[in-house]
Amino acid sequence: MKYDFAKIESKWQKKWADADLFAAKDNSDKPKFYGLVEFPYPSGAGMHVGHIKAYSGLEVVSRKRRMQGYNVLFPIGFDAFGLPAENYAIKTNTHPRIVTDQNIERFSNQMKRMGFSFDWDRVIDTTQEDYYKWTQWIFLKLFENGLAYRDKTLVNYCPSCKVVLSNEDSQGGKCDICHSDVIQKSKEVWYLRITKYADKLLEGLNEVDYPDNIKQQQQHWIGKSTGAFVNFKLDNEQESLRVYTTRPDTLFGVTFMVIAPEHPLIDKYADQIKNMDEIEAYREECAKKSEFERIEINKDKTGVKIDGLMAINPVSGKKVPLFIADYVMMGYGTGAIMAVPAHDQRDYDFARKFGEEIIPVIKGGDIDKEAYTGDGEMINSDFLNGYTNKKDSIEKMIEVLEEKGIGEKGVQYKMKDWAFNRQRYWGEPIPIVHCPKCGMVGVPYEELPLRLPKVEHFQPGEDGESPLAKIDSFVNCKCPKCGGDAKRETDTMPQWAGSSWYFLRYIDPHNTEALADPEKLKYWMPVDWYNGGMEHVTRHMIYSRFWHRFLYDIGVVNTPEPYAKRSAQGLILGPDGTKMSKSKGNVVDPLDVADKYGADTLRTYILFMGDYGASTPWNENSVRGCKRFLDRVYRIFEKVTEENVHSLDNPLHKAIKKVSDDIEDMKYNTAIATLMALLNDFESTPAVGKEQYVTFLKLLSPFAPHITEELWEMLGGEGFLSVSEWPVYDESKMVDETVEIGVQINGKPKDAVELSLDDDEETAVAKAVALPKIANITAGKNIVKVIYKPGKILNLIVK
Ligand code: ANZ
Ligand code: ZN
Repeated sequence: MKYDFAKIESKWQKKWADADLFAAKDNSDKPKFYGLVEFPYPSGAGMHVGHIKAYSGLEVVSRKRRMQGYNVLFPIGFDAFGLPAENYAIKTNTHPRIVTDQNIERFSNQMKRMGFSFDWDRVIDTTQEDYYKWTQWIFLKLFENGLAYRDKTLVNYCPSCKVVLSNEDSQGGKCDICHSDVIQKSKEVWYLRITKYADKLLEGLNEVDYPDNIKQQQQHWIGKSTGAFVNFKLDNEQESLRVYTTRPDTLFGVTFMVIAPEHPLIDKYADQIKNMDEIEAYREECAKKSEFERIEINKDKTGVKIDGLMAINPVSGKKVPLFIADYVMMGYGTGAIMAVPAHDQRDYDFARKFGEEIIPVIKGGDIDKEAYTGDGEMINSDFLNGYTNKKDSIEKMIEVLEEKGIGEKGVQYKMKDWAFNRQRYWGEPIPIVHCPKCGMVGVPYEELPLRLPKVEHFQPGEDGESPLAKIDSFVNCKCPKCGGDAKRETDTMPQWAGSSWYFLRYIDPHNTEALADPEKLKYWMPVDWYNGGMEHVTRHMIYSRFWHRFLYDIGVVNTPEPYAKRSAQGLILGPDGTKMSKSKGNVVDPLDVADKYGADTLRTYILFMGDYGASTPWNENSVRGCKRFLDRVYRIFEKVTEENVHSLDNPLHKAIKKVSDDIEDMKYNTAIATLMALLNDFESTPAVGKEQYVTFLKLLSPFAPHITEELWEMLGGEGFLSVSEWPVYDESKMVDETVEIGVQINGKPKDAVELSLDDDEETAVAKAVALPKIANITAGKNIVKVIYKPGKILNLIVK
């Protein structure tokens, strides 16, 4: 009897498809389970083994849930707008539509080849008009609610991709698409006011089940800080310089101030600043640096003293000098700081280098060596002297500032508004018209979708202009409000637009009246379990939580948070333990593995190879081990009898519990190991009861669904094993049966020991020699022979 995986796998994939077995029902009395995996970008390279791992986790949970009687929604789709397809189109002069369709087709076939139980009736593609119509609809809602706006500020710009990037897309100063260094450029672009949702995004974390590290990463990214704004009057001027500080308690320790090189104060007072040349030269140098370089804590401090402007400390009346320096960012707080070198290390380093005064206002530390950032008694601080608690001093200072009208309590966030645009072709057109009379006007809802026009050339302009700007028939239009001549917005939306709400569309993918039927949304949302990569925690996860929360606020969805639970898989590394990459030639093609060993083996191996959350290297030997495991599962069929085998009940029921629990905890590797051990038990008995074998097949079926369906059919099972009932363990069968047996030394009865029926010889001896009596007799002697008959006798021959 040979396990012909190729035949078995294509047979069952066809049967499942013909029966539409994994289609979610919208009308069902069953409890619902919505399992979501991050939908792929359909790249030209096809599926990667990493995709298989990413989907396999919830594939197993979804299959288990169906067997537990849930109505399961486990959908898949394609996040298909974006630069790679467009760059490929430019290179080969093929329309991105054609390239995208080819890639989607290839991906779909590959996923079907793995036997994933996706609901193929609900596939979505973010580049289809009936999908992006609703992406545009949401954008218009954001615009109407004042959450989409245009602004000219410094933006992150990738000179190689020729696009503006959001902060999330340029983490570490590198372009997320091509990894080139990002530069800062002044440009007017679209923003989404995500900062307005900062508190809601933080609060929402309290009601979801995310791992702690994911919550922390999001909290850190949002970066809420509380402190105060303080106004320092400029000496001999009417105007004040406003700063943001988290330590208003240290105000008496301010010995100078620093503004960002881009701060508008410079240009305003250019006439009276005496060293403008020096300042201009410094500003030019700073413009070349990435923000990432600038905020490096340990970097050598640089800056220029502003000659001709001073400020006045509002509580002490002391005059302090002003500097420009690149360690102060224009995009955070007010772009200006009060420097307290005694208690802030960056200010300390700067003061040392530029010879500025250092006045301690908190007792403690060694001010000759470094800034003191700890707690202590306040000194040199007038009305704060004697305070010992930081919180009290901050409160008191804010009270004084507010009383005198020179400052107030304030909150700041590290997260910035979302730069929401790309100057490229293959994205959703932003549905806005620029009218010389009416300003920015939304395209009327009934005109959506605003379609991407056909273009000849996809290349972006050298000036960073979208290729759409060159199509007059697209650009020139009438204003929807006044009917006058107007021009369309030509930027498109960024990569992350379509994925910010796709989980809602799966619920009702063909709806033409709404993004989804409210009743269906109510039934399916929130997503019960979402699995994906750690790289999306501070990007897609934040963006989509923001959009969803907004849709909740305007009454479109009925839960504030989209994902009740989130988990993340680890990477699959090459056999050499490094990240798989084409250049290193260590990429494993899942299709090759499936052809050679079968999809069931591949699926089992990927979940068996290690901890699901860890990064694990590929090991071909272990793949073969999994194949042998399935070969043996298949062969056991020949040993099946009608009668259950009593001795197998105990390990079987223990396995039901272990596998059931392990799947919930994503401990797939130990679940599979348990099934492997159970198979050993099956092999060590002369026969296996049919019911016992079926239970085993059910437990294995989420991992290896094809072989288990086949064996079930061979056993005469009806319908599909994939939708049969999940086994339930019987606690009473899990109790280890023990018996008391006599222990003999050299054939003479000496004592008795309590042993479990499945204790092996080694365990039996260990338990026996642990008895005090036996320990005494055997002390200093060697056990030369053991005679052990389980349940009957244990005889130790000692010398
Ligand atoms: C005086 C001071 C004294 C400060 C002290 C710190 C310690 P977080 O917690 O990250 O919000 N700061 C404010 N705006 C800045 C900018 N645009 N670029 C660089 N640094 C800026 O940090 C807020 C603190 O970072 C502020 O509090 C300010 O320095 C600095 F013992 O003010 B502090
Ligand atoms: Zn108009």
